[in-house]
Amino acid sequence: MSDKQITVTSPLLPPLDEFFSYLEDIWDKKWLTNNGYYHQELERALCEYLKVPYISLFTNGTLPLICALQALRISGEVITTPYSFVATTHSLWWNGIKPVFVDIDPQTCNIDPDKIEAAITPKTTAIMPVHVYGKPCNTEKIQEIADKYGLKVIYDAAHAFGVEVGGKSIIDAGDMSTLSFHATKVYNTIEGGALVCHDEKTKQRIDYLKNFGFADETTVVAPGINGKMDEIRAAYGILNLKYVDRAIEARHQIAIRYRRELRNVSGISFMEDMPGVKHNYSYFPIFVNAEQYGMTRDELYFKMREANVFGRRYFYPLISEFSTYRGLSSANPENLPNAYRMANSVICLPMHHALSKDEVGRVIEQVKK
Ligand code: T4K
Repeated sequence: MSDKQITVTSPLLPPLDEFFSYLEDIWDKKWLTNNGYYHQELERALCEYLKVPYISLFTNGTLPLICALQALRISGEVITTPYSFVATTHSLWWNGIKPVFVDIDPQTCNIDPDKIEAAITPKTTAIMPVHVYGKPCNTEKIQEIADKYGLKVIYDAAHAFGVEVGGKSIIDAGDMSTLSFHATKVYNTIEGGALVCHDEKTKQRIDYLKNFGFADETTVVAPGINGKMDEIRAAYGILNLKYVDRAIEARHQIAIRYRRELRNVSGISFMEDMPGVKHNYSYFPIFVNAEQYGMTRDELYFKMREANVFGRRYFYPLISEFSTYRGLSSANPENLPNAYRMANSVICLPMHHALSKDEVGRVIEQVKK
């Protein structure tokens, strides 16, 4: 074992001295949570940065999924992807909703819109796609299907902070979108998340839901939960917003280098930028064709670890393989051939703003060897 450990990601941290002055102000104000000054300020700043009219902050990226389903009163069955972080499907389970898995498009690893209609039943009420790795789903096609069958669409946009298609924010698509601001994301508030909607009345309902359902001191309008973000993390988020563009550009440069140097490695493939899309370079997945590469995905994965290069196999295993879900008929591997193929061949290479040139070189060397 040699060299410093290179991890799949590293959090974007604001300068500590700048953060101290925010902390002093919070100490002075003695207002720590419950829709405080910095909470309101961050909601405003994010609306402007992300080009959307209404954002509700949350304490993580899972609760907005759970609350979106509550706010839209979704029940029965929801069509979703097995190729995601397990929180996507867990949010359905926590609402007593049956997930119905549909296969993915291997080009994007997102749900394949051409396979959605066949999964619709009289119990279907919504579609929950994920913009995996921040690559935008085909939102137009998904909306056409939703409109045809009267279904709601909730996008899990946990990876899609700042992603735009044709100058329009991707999180403006569908009925609602959710974001995660977890430490491992392009933009973080340590833990945190948000729910994006299109009108004031819906935002009001979401804000009730994340505060136990309280509409005022004595009125509870819904069985809400506690999903509120505190002032310290909101202030941290305001600061991090100043640095996120620079971080995304640093990631972009790393993606350019990975592509340039890995393009001719037989058996290794990766995704290209999509035309008209402003990407955030949140992940850099490569896919290993064992026959051509001469080594399986897992052999490469563990060989990299021996050299202290810690990629991650996001998203292996598929959600549909976990014990809670594998009994569902839609979890049958025959229903999900592309998802299995991608999950069994993926390694997300280290990708973050602070990777040095030498570290990127070490990652490339491991894949090329
Ligand atoms: N929907 C989707 C599509 C998601 O991907 C996620 C979360 C959610 C919903 C739910 O959002 P949250 O409720 O989490 O906000 C991580 C994250 O915990 C999770 O947020 C994320 N997706 C998922 C894809 O990845 P792990 O178990 O892989 O994280 P962990 O702790 O192994 O960290 C990975 C690497 O990051 C470490 O090896 C080193 C680095 N790291 C991590 C942390 C936490 C740091 O350098 N510093 C840190 O503080 O799940």
